[in-house]
Amino acid sequence: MSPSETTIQTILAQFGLGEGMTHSIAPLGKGLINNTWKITLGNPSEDSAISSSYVIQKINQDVFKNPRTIDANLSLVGAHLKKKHPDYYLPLPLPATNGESLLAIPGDDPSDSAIGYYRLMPFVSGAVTIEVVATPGQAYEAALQFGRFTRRLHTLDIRNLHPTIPLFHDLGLRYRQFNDAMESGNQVRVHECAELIAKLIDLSQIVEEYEKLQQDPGAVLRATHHGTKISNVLFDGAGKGLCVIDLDTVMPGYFISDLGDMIRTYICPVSEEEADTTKIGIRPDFYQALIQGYSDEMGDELTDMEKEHFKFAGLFMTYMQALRFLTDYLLNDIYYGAKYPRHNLVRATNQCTLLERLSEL
Ligand code: GN1
Repeated sequence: MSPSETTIQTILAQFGLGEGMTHSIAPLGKGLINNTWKITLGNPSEDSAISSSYVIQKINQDVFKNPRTIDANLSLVGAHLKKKHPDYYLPLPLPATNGESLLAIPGDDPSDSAIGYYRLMPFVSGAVTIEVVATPGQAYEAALQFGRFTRRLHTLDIRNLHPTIPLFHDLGLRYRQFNDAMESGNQVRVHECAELIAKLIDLSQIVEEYEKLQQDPGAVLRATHHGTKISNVLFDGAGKGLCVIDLDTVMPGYFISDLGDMIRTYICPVSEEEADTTKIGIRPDFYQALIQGYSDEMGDELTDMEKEHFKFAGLFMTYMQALRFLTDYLLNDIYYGAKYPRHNLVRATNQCTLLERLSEL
């Protein structure tokens, strides 16, 4: 649901925008967590079609319990880039006239009196987003962008970055949550999913391998994005990567999160939403392309041990996503929501099938 007219006016006013202007607002992107809109402002007195567009985003506070940590991280990242890499572009939240880039706005509807956290970001005009990677070139470009992002931040002291979702990609935690959901979740669903549950339990050596990797001095914590699906890269009209977006989960992490999410989402010809598992397969040339793109930026940064874990990165992220979707199904879809009955079960089955295909890579 779009923000109310009062909320929109309150946001615009804090940026000195909107007075005497018309606006139109439309949902943007297919993210599962935050609500995002494109807002276009126009001047009714101008004959010509002069308009300017921005992105408004409302932070999902069920997921990001402390939105100020996101804001603090992005301010730090922005300041660091400005100093060290002024030519590197990231569409960060804009500062309002009082200098704040996170707006706390009380709900204006009696049924929604809680504070909502909003940001206004530049809308990159002419940029294109894609949902499913169509060519190895796109996989290369996107991986280059995510590699470049971490690379540009390699001199940032990551101890100053907050975990915006504590233990977000801790596979041990995700496995425990899956086990808890089997105990305390919807028992009809637990029964229904017995076969899938057994398959995922059978693959739990991936958790052990992750825990071993975590203990290894060769595994380095860096500023990583943690959501490297293709829709989080902007491309220009000629198919060149422009920049990465959706920066709320930027925090210290391992490279397997970023590389793994790319393997999970770029090398299959269909997305995690596909219900027909016969369409799930792997495209080795897309895998090679993304490894190349990431290595072109991160090759010198990665340790030997990390370079030996490229394939593991894909297994790790795909396994975690299968667990997360299935856990959510067992808990009645409280996190991801469901657009149709068994939606999260379809997604979990999709990811489990992809995991089986990836093991053959
Ligand atoms: C969520 O919001 P979105 O769609 O970019 C999720 C990711 C999952 C992804 C699966 C904060 O990302 O971790 O991989 O859905 N983000 C959060 O599509 O949980």
